[in-house]
Amino acid sequence: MKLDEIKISRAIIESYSEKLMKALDVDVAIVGGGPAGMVCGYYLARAGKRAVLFERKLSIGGGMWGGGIMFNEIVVQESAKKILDEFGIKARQYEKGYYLSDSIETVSTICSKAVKAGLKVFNLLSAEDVLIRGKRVCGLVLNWTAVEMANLHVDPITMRAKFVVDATGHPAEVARIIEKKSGIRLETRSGKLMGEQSMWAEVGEDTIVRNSKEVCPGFYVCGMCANAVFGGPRMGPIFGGMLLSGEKVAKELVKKT
Ligand code: 48F
Repeated sequence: MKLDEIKISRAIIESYSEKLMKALDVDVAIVGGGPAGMVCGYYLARAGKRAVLFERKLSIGGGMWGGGIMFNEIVVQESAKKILDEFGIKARQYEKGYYLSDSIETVSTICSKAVKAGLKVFNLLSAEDVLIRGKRVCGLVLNWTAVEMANLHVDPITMRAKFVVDATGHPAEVARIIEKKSGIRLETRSGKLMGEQSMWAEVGEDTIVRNSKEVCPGFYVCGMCANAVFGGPRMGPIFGGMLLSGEKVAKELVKKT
C-alpha cells in the first residue's frame, strides 16, 4: 500500500477537530496537567463525567518528573499510598510511613490510566482567561502556548464547563485571573488570594487536602494551587497531598455534575 501524506494530515486534522469540538461544552475543565490535575481528571473520567484538561506544556506531569533536585524519585506518605495502589504504581517502603516511587513510572502511569479512563487531555493550550456569568465561573478562554510564547496578537477561543478546576500549581494562574478581573470574593480569610508560605511538609500536606475545594461559584482549586490560594505552606518533593487533593475535588464534582 502506498502512503499518502495528505491522508495522514487529513486524519489528524479531522480527529483533533472532533475532539476539540466535544471539549467546548463539558462537565469539568481542569487547567494544568501536574499530578493533582491528572488525578482529578482520572477520577472524574472514571465516574463517566465529561472532563477535559488543558496543559500549557508539550508534556503533562508538571513538577513530578524531576522528583527532588532532579533525582527522579518521589516520596508518598502512608495516607496516599492507596492512590499509588489504585493506579498500580510500584511503591517501596523506605521507613515506616514513607514510600518511594519512580517519578517516571508515576507520571506516565497516571497519564496513561487517566486518558484510558476517558479524560481528554489537550497539551500546548493555555488558559488565559475565564468566562463568568452572573458571578459564576462557567468556562475558559484558551490560546495556543506558541501564540503566548511568541507574544502574537491572535485572539483566543472559549469553552464552557459546569465547573472549572485550577490545578496550575504554585502560580495559581486561574485564581489570580479571577481575583484580578472579576471582583468576586474568594472563600479565603481575606477574600483574596493569600499566597503560599515557606516550606513545611507536615503542615502543607495536611492543609492542601483541606484547601482543595470550591473557592467561588463554579471554581475549584487543587494541588499546590490550593495552598497558594488559601495561604498554606509548600511542601517539596512529597506528593501524597497532590494525589489526595485531586481525588478529593474529583469526588466532590462527581456528586455535583
Ligand atoms: O506544578 P504542577 O506539578 O502542579 P501540582 O499538580 O503539583 C505540584 C508539584 O509538582 C510540586 C510540589 C510538590 O510538593 O509542590 O510543585 O499542584 O503542575 C501544574 C501544571 O499546570 C500547567 C503547568 O505547565 C504545569 O504542568 N499550567 C500552569 N498554568 C497554566 C497551565 C495555564 N494557564 N494553562 C494551562 N496549563
